[in-house]
Amino acid sequence: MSSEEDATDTEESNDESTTPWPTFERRPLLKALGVGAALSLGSGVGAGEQDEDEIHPMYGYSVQDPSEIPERLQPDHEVDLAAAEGPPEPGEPVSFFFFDPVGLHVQSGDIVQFTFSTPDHTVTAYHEAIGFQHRVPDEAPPFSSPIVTAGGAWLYRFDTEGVYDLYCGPHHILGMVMRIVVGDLDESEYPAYLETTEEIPPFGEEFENILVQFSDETETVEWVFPTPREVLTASALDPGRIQTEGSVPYRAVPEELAAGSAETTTH
Ligand SMILES: [Cu+2]
Repeated sequence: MSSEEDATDTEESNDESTTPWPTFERRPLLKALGVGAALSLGSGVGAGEQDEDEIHPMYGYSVQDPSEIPERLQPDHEVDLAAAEGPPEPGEPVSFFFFDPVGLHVQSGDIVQFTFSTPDHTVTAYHEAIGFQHRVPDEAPPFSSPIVTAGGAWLYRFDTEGVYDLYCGPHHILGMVMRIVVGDLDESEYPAYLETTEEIPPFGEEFENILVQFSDETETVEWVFPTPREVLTASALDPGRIQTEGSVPYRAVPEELAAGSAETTTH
């Protein structure tokens, strides 16, 4: 059977009617490989089109109006793609845009609705194929939402147990990141990447240096935004705390960072 599979592999699109392939076995493999277009062949939906009944493993499912979400895709959780409504509290970083909650615990197979309360965001996996350190389970494809219109929503189903770090493309540099823990994990099941935080973009120091280096007038710059590394290493996003609390509000992060900088500022 395995040799037959090999032989039919390259002609899959031409002999759909005679295919002996066990679809239910192929799907996890294709998902793992991130082969989005091939997944669509059996259902007759072309690449790039949205299947009305399916949450695509790479592209999810987007709606301009959350009331249009079909009954069978109703979400188990909701995350708001939010913007600050006022200036920060004294000592806190400037959090212009953020995920709220910033930490979320779900079970395998749960659907999360990301609500675009404000415009111009994405929900994107830290995946090496997208250009960053791989901070999602190995089986996870390089998934991302599109930029959904303001007021719309994007759905994603988290099928693999583990820890998922996500960022917003337009606002990554401003520290818009979050963590989703899928399943009940004890510490022995935590992924190794939780320990390699030096690979999370720091942005702050880099841009302070660049702004000074390329300006004749600027001699010192202070980065006022939370960095992705600061947010993802905050104790508010500890996977144990996320599992205990279920949902960690974004407010916990600037409060913690303000308290931390107050402790370390001695001059
Ligand atoms: Cu954003």
